[in-house]
Amino acid sequence: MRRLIVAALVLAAPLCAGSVALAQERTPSPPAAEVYIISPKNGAVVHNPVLVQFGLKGMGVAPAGMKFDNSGHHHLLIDTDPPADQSAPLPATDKIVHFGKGQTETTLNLSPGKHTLQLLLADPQHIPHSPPVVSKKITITVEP
Ligand SMILES: [Cu+2]
Repeated sequence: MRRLIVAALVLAAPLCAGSVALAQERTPSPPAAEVYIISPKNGAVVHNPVLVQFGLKGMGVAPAGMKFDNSGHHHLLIDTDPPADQSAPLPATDKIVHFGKGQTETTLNLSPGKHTLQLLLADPQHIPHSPPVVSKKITITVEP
């Protein structure tokens, strides 16, 4: 009987610790925070290289790893949605591009055709804020 109780405690402890840690790790965002794509405009027809400029209101840009209140760094989502689980650091892929030096623009070379772009701000640990600071998703057409 004693052994069973110990086993149950050992199993339960990491679950509790995990959920508490996750709740604490989400950095709060101020209510007026807004991230948006300055250019290109939604529906634009563009040619490579495509200059993408990031806008941010109500918060500041800080490099990854630097902890300041009400700040974060940009992530550009290319042809993808924000991850369903935003309690973990955003992965770095060819569709989720981190701007950990605090950059506020980039140039892309995209294949001809329609593409979607969306910005998602995240904290020094690359974890989206709570509530998430995410832009509208725009669609552009790249001409060859
Ligand atoms: Cu990041």
